[in-house]
Amino acid sequence: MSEWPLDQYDTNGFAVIEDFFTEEETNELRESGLELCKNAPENHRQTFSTKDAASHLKDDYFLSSANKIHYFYEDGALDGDGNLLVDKRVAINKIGHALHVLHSTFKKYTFDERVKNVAKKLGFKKPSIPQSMFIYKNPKIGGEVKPHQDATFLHTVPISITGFWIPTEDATLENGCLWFIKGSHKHGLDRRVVRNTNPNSNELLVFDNPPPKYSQDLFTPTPVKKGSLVIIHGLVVHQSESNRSNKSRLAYTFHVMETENVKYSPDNWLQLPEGEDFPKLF
Ligand SMILES: O=C(O)CCC(=O)C(=O)O
Repeated sequence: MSEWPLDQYDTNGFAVIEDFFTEEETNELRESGLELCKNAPENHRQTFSTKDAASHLKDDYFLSSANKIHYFYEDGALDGDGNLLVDKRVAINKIGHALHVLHSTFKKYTFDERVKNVAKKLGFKKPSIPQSMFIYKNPKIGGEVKPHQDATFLHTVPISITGFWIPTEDATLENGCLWFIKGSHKHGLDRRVVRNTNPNSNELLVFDNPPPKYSQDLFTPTPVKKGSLVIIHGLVVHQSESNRSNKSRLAYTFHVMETENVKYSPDNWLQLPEGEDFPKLF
């Protein structure tokens, strides 16, 4: 594992630890992601796109996924009736959001001692894991992820959300690596998305502000080798481009949040049923 980059994290709002998982471990994560795809249900197909995070949601399949393994398709993979327009092996955008609870391999690596040590070094006291996802970014069809801060979607008071992002294949300029605005975690939260409580609207989620205009010149591409860990501050602005290459860019990711003296916002989109709690990391 490469040296601990805490200074880098404080300055830039993200940090890369290379060789975080071994080749064999990374391949196990990758194979688990590929295997999951084969179980995609035929009767409930819904797209996921960050172009328009609210309006693609037709029902609560997305909103009810906090304690389930739900499948979300690429924009362009389905026709209006949910029929596949592309090969089913490349149709999925992501699967989430309880892989860390319900799937033995993702659980094993999420609760790994190395993950706990990183969380301790970041200063977490009583962290929990609210969500996990396997993101496919498949060749030719993998969609862009618009510039965002993770705290827009997973809000706590004070802000504590931190992304752990592990590519299981090399993430390159061609296949859609992450891009960051270095230091942008210091400018505060630009906007939030919350569950819509307006009974006269059929939008399930609403943003409190329009998307900020971040100049593309500010973004630094961050290609990383498979098995690296990218630690993402909840306020750092980041994005990824669509994948127009011939190679996939599969990644496993989960989020860590503090629970000691920190409140998880009750209007966040991601909510567990009454009586259930996000699992503690330690
Ligand atoms: O995997 C990607 O391309 C984007 C991931 C991301 O932005 C996130 O998880 O916040």
